[in-house]
Amino acid sequence: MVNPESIRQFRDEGYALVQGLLSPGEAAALRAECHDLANRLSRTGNIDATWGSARAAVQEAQQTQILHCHNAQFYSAAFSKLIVDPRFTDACAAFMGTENVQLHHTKMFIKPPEKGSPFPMHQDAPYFPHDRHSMIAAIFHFDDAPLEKGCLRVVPGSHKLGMLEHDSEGGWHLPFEKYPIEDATPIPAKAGDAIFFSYLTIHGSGVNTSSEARTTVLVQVRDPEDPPTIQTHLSRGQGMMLRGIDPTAVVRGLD
Ligand SMILES: O=C(O)CCC(=O)C(=O)O
Repeated sequence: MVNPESIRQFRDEGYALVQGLLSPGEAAALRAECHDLANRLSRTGNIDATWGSARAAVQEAQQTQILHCHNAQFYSAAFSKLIVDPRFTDACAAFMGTENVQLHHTKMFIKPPEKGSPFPMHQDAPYFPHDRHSMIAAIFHFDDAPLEKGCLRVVPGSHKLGMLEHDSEGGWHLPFEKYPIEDATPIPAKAGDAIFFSYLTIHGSGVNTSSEARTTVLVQVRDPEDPPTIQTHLSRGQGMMLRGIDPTAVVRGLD
């Protein structure tokens, strides 16, 4: 599924689009799971996760929303199955160049039609820095994400810049003037596709102005032998092995 050209692109440009990782039927079923989960959660509280910085950076973001659930695998077994699916974990191993793949966290996002919030350009690394920068993200697309839906955008090659200084107000983001969202390279995707990128790759996305929701799950994984440099962004399920073994395992007692 991951061809040598994708691996070259990941290594040289910091990202790769894997087409058809899931079948259209699987993507449609997972899309329904996401919308069902968002409906269940919305009955209990506000699940909008729009960054303060998004509202500051993008005029249209004043009234926007992005529906969100952290660690979606705790709410539906469909997501638990997804994150251990060998089509996904083998792709992670190929891009990371490791046998072992460990979960950091997952995030479900629904950008609602006509008002789906943007993400200002940023690297993920400042949120949870690791020693060897093995961390990558994969964004599973459960419906088509053309440009007008606020598809992911990246700055190709930016993973080679190391960890950049971010402004932490309203979510970590890079200076808006230096990294406008509209100048980054869009990666339109189809339902069933997954985009893989390094946690050092500068990325973000625009407003969903289309008449359909953009529905995704982002999975962040690392090599278990790459320790965090600070203990931060801990969450339920972190450390679960998705592929291979944890060679650093020690007796921890009941945890
Ligand atoms: O889903 C997107 O468009 C980007 C998400 C993102 O950048 C993040 O969660 O860090």
